[in-house]
Amino acid sequence: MPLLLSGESLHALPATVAVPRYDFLSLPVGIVHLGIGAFHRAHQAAYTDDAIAMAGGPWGICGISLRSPDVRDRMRPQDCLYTVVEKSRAGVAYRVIGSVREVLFRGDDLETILARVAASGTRILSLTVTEKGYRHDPATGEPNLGHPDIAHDFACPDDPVSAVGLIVLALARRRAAGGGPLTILCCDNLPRNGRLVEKLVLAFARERDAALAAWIAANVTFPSTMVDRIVPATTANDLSEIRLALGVLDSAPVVCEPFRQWVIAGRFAAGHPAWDLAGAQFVDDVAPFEAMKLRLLNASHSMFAYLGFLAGHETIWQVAAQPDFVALMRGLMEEVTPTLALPAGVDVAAYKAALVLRFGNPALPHRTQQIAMDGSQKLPQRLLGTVADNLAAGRPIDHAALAVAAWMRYVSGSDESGREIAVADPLAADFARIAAAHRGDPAALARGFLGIAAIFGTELPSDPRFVDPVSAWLAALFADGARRTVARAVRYR
Ligand code: CS2
Repeated sequence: MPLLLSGESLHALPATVAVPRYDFLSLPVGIVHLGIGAFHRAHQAAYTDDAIAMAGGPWGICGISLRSPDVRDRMRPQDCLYTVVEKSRAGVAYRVIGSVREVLFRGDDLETILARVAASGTRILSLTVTEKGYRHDPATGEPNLGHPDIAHDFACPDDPVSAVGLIVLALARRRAAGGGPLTILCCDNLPRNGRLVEKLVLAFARERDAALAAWIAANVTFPSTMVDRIVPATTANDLSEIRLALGVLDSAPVVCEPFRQWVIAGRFAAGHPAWDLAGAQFVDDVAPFEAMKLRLLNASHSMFAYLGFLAGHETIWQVAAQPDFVALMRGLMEEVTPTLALPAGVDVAAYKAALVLRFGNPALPHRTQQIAMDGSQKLPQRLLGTVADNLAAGRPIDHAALAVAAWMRYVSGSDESGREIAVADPLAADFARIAAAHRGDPAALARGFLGIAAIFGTELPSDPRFVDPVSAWLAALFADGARRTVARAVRYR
């Protein structure tokens, strides 16, 4: 058996690996986090690790996995320590994080989870459950009452399966236990994410008990955040490379870019770690920062994912190595820029230039198919807001229309050689039905996809200024393929 990463083996690490300089083993839990995936471990947990190292505080994290015991089973034997590996052209940096103190799994540990949220030492309940984890209607942000998980949780509120159902049950316990005020901190890539979660939690709580809803309104706050760091899924190859570098086995490392950003707005009900010392920005309004990130970074990411995959590229950096694709990304970003209203001091030109370099990071293979997932939940905030704003102002939308058409081409379910694409999306069954009904007729296919109101709402699908270019690009993608369509799009700008 190889030596495992743990409190005891830290001394055996090479001197180049940074390790926590505080007494992590006796750190009390102050944050419960739902969704302890790679992104949380590389982002909020790293900021928290810095904040504790600089300013102390009882801010240990209890991470919760909602769907699988895997992360818990990997982290428990190693004192919940893990390595963040930052990779770029400039080199590799290793750092062990001490802020995560416990990992629980919803399937086995429900009572312990509820007790942790109820405890007065817990002051923040944060979450990264991905866009689809909120079970909301992506076009409107309203709760999706038709979703089977929501229907289940309304019927059986004491045995919730959804994240929001779990939060509401846990808040009921906290209220009963006198745990005091709490902050719920959404860290997913959704616009006005605090308000969204507040609306969902209150709708759910009202269903359960009006007095609970009133307690939440009076005692729980929901700041909004913009989070940013590129964190691809960890691979088996990463695990063996990291083991060689550390000389001990870490079964839960995360690999990411050096860049990170966290912008937070809103009131904390019971304090927060000194995240500002770690570089997080506390601002009055997060909306302009969210729009910048979602519409520039995430929109370009999605566009690269669909078109890049169709053109035969496995990873984003390979797409970013193609001059035509980079020109297309610049074109999309030009289209987006007039829709942004950024506060003085934000250098959007520098932000855009940095994005091209971040995507091109060859040390960080980020699979196009990973980003292509769950497009139904991503398109509205990444692309459709830009389209709506630009149409309203009479500005061009051609690049965004091509990105939407690329998504349609991808979710039609077969690649340019006719091989099946494994489309991962909560609406995948609807896509397959639409694709089968309109095979060979791009205009009808486009209309079919545009008819999904949960994605497109009702206005855009009836506006020919949007429908026509989307259909035309979709026809081009089927006729000429992604590579040639991109080449044409950038030549005739
Ligand atoms: C990506 C994001 O998977 C995706 O859809 O666009 O996860 C992206 O890497 C992060 O938002 C970067 O902060």
